[in-house]
Amino acid sequence: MSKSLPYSMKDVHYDNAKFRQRSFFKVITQNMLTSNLKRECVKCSTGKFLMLLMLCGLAYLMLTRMSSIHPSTDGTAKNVGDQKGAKLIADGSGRLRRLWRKPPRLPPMLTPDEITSRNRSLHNSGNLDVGPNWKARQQRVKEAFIHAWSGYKNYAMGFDELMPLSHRGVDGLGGLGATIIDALDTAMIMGVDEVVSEAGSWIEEHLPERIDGKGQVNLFETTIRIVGGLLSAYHLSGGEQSGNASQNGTKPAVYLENARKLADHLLIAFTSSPSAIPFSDVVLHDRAAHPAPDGLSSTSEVSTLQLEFNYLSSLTGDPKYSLESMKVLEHLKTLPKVEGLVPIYISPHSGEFSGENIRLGSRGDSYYEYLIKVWLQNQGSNWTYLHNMYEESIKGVKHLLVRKSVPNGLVFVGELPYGPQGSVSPKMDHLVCFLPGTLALGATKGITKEKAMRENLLSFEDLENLKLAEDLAKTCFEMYSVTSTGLAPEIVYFNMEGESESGPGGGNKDSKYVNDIIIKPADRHNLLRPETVESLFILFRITEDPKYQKWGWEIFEAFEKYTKVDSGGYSSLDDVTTLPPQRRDKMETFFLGETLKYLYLLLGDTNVIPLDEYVFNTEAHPFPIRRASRKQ
Ligand code: DMJ
Repeated sequence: MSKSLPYSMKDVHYDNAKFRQRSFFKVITQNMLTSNLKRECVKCSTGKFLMLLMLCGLAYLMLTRMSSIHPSTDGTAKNVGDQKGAKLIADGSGRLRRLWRKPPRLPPMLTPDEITSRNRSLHNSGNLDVGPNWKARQQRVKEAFIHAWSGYKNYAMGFDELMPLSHRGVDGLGGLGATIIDALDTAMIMGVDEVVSEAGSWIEEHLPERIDGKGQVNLFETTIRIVGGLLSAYHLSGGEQSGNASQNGTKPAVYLENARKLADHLLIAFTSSPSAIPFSDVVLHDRAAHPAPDGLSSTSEVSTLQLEFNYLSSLTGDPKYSLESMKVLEHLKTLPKVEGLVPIYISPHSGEFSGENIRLGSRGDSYYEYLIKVWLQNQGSNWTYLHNMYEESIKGVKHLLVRKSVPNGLVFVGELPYGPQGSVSPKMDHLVCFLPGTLALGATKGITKEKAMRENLLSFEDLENLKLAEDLAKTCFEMYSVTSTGLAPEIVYFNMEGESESGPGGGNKDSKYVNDIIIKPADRHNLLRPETVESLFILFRITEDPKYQKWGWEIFEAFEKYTKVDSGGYSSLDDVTTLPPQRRDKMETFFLGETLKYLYLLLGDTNVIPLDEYVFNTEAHPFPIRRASRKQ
């Protein structure tokens, strides 16, 4: 266990089923002691009388205490934690209760009229705790998606991204129509048929020619957004079902053919590199690849291609995509690390890491995410080294990077810009907010915490990681609520004991954390990023705690209020700390591909895309976990 874990382990103990049993044992011991005393007392008749008196007194005390344990006036538990706490106490005193079991006290029966009027007042109260209409809220997210698409379709169809204020399109990702492909599976999940049909037709008509004719694209961005989006569209449109029959519109095979064609172009980044580390850029029409201007690749970029290439190999039956991409992870396994943590740059020429900068934000983030996800995707394989690398890296995160803010103790993940010999920087990118979700997924492997505990599947470390996930999710949520707009900036700094950061806060004076979180002028923008709502979605699925839905809804409302553009689309912001916020004239593709998809899933039926059957790539495109390849 890491020495410097900055938060109390008491909460982890509280959640552990083993500790619950121990308190039950204590109760039994206490009962046995009471029985001994009883035997001594009955030896004399005065003793018998006293004994009777004592028993009556005890029974009275127990009954009055038990009724104070169940204070719920409306008959409902406020949350899972409360229910568990009540059960814990009730179990411990069960023996005494059996002395005199009264029928449970039920609330008085209401007439049908009273029931109707009570329900009406509950729903009109606006209080989230009494049952918001999640279906209606989910519908609002769907409407937001349709609004985002309408702006893109009207002003930027065929371009990578929409500029919603100047009503134009821009090709920031090489010109493969990235918004169309990133948005397609979201439209399928939401059941927005018109968008599915428009996107499908565009892909069929234009994408093949663009794949052959366009110029430079980034290997990572093109793989996660375009290859990933096409593969998930193939699956969700029924491509893997026998006969590959399509309903109306674009046939699933079109998505797979395009994914394969594009991947065939991208493979040159791997095969032309002198090491196992691919070059960062590919020139599509030349079928050539080259390194970034500084000669280096980002560590996260080269290690965030494998889910997509593995799935492509399994769909096409051609192993080359998986083989090339997995060479990267096999090579990374052999490199020296700092307690499982890696520098953010790597050289495709030497195959070695470059520099000492370690962080879980930009250029580092999805290295850690894919270690566990590629392992989850291939549980029947012998790639356990990935799980080992993941476990070691998370220990390293806890030991070297996790710290607590002052004065109010938000748990955050800092950076080591000068390696392990330098000091921790209290800087945290919004990008790091993917980590709570990944930690939770790594702990339970996608099933609910309740089920995992019932089946005794969680190690002490899993519970510790789940606790850290919940703490970090809170921090990520507070990065939103600390600002005037309710939207997080791109980067925050935390005040740490003895090292206070200078700079302004987020502008929301009502937030408890105004003194914990510093936002520097250059970091105040918001690009409609998904990481926090992604983690809220995963944590809700795993813990079943409704607070994650409430937080997600608050974030959605802030997006609606400050980023929605009347003429269509949503805009990034220049500054989340001032009102009204200055807009930035760009709608990133991941707003449709990730942010709105995760919000929609967070507010809806938990059986849709279950986390033990699907793994989401880093751009929120779900791929099925192959049952056949799983050990169990
Ligand atoms: C997305 O393209 C992916 O989630 C990636 O892993 C990180 N950055 C963006 C979203 O913020």
